Amino acid sequence: MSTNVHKPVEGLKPLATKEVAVPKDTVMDDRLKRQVNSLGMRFVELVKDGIQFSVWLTQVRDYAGYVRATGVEWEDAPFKQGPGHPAVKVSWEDARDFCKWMTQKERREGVIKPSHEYRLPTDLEWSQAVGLPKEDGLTPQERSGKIKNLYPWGKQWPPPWGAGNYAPILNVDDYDKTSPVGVFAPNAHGLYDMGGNVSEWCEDWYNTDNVHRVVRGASWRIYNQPFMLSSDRYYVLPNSRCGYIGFRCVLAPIPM
Ligand SMILES: [Ca+2]
Ligand SMILES: [Ca+2]
Repeated sequence: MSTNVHKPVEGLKPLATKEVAVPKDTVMDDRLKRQVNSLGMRFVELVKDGIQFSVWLTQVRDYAGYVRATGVEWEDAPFKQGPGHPAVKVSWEDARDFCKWMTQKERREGVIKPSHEYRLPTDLEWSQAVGLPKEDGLTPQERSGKIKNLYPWGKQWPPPWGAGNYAPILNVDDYDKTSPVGVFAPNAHGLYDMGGNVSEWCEDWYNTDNVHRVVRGASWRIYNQPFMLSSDRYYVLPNSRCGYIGFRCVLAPIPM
């Protein structure tokens, strides 16, 4: 367990004394000090550079609030989801816009400092969050799949029961499609669903063509060993929306 887990979040102001509503179908971990934003998202600091990762994927309830507030369009998922499931049918562009909206909202409300913003994690930040050692390669494509035999749950293959929400054929969980965030064990940083449930948009282009964005982590439909490596990446057009890609926010200082 990283000792950084207990550090207070730099960008977020201390919580008011009133209780913050906690999603009912998520599992709380009281070892983690609560650092909660205005939507109830919880954040932990990974490293000393002040970047805070949301411990959960952005949930249906979070994204629905954004849709209500802004009137942006949001297609229904192609399967049944609860409010605590990860939001799907969100493109990279949608995810970026959500982060901008949350930044503006919380600056206005005085929840975050003007020096901070919400955004998607970079490819290398996501690597650090999933517990990868230093990777070689200048682009996500060059780094993809290079570190073998390391998965979000450890080094075991096939994955043990409870490793995460992956395809039913692997027989490691009880969910056909998405699952509520936070029902599987968190990783050493206190982050949930890094490997399974839905794949996650990251900030970077996949390569220097600047056409596709990089996506990290496997999802509820994946069972193939190479696609489950922590170092695996894939690439998707930034405007495409599907039922197996969602996103996780980070709160980070804006570079000077
Ligand atoms: Ca599953
Ligand atoms: Ca994931």
